[in-house]
Amino acid sequence: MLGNLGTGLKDAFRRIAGLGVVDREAVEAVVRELQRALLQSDVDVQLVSELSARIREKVLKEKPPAGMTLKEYFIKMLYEELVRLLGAEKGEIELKPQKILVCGLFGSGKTTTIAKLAKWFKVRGLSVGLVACDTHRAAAQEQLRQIASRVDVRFYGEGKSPQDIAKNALRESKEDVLIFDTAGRDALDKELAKELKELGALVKADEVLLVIPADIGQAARRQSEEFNRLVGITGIIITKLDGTARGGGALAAAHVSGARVKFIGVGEKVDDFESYDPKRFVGRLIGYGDIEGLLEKAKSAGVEVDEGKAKRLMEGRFTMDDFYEQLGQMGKMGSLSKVMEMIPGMGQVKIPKDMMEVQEGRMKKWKFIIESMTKEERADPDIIRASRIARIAKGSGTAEADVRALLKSYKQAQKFMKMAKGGKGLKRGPLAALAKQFGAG
Ligand SMILES: Nc1nc2c(ncn2[C@@H]2O[C@H](COP(=O)(O)OP(=O)(O)OP(=O)(O)O)[C@@H](O)[C@H]2O)c(=O)[nH]1
Ligand SMILES: [Mg+2]
Repeated sequence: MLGNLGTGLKDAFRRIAGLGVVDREAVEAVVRELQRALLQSDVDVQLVSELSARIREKVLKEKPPAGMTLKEYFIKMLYEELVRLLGAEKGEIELKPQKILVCGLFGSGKTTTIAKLAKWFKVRGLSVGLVACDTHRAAAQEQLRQIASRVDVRFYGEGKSPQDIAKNALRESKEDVLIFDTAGRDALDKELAKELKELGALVKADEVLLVIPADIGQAARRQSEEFNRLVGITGIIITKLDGTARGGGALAAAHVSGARVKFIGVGEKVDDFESYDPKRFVGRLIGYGDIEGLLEKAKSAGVEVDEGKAKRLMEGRFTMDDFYEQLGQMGKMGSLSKVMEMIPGMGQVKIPKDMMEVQEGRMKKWKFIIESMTKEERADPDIIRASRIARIAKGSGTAEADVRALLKSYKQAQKFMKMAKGGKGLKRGPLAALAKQFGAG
């Protein structure tokens, strides 16, 4: 869903996760990444620029809350800003007997959405009736009748005018929830506005839901404001989020219009429908199972490196102690596969399970080996030659081949650090260097 937006946002989060130092330059790089992703998704330029300003302000000028590193704060803050951009609050609809008027322009997805809505209420235990008030388009009533039979709910279509049909349905219906389908138009003209307003008053609608297709992007704002002014809406349903790159723009625009997005349509089938929760939505977009979990882990493991150390590492002065520390941190954070899942972007990297297990086993061995080294050996592993290798293997209860393998990996990591010197983003993190060691970089 929203393909590019998700990828762009994941990249931004991955960039943060890979930062050794959170400085102005690093923040700018993230902001640029973010802007590109949001603008491509047709989010209003003004909104993007406001968001960028808030990020710079918060990350560079504010102190992170106690117990939180700057990097964690950056991740948390960006996540919260995205949630705010895309709607802030969950759009609730009450599970109670009610009357719902569904409106929108031609082809926005009203009738399809009504089927989805009917099923949504039905599986939650409420009986549903559908009322065919679209007398404008010839086949509209027949379409709704078929939908009603498909989701197995009652259909009402007796009468000539939309008003008559609505009155008849109100008189006859014993269902808990009545959903009224209405005619679309090319634009919200006087005629449509009048018809919708009258219908809304006649049926005493509890909800007037405006259906907006995601592919109109930021134009959703004007449409929502217009309908609200002329008809009075209680919420929005954004459809076709599955088939467009502009969905982010539509969701953000709906939010600034002041209306709340209550549901989203993510496909043509009856089940391609969900109630809208910006938090969950953003979480899914950026590929985190859950952000709280990530922050907790990152905190307890203290992944962030201090500035002096980052500098030393950047200069390629990467000792065996650093290597050991990285191993230790991975151990603290849980299994390697878990850690990989939690690094934004890495979750997508598929590492075969058995390979993971082998690597985790090897990691434990390496810890024993490093623990058997002297202080001098750790500071300058180059002095470790054959006789020392034999001693270390014996001391750690491993084979000489294991010790050699560790030394080789260490050298590779060191080389990688030197290569990454002056590099940016993910390349900077020692954790990333280690990840590379395990073939995931
Ligand atoms: N991919 C996708 N297609 C959708 C979605 N919702 C609706 N559609 C499609 O959009 C087209 C129009 O849907 P309708 O429900 O007939 O739209 P409408 O607003 O009732 O149209 P009119 O009654 O003519 O104004 C159909 O082909 C639907 O299958 C969605 O969430 N995803
Ligand atoms: Mg229709």
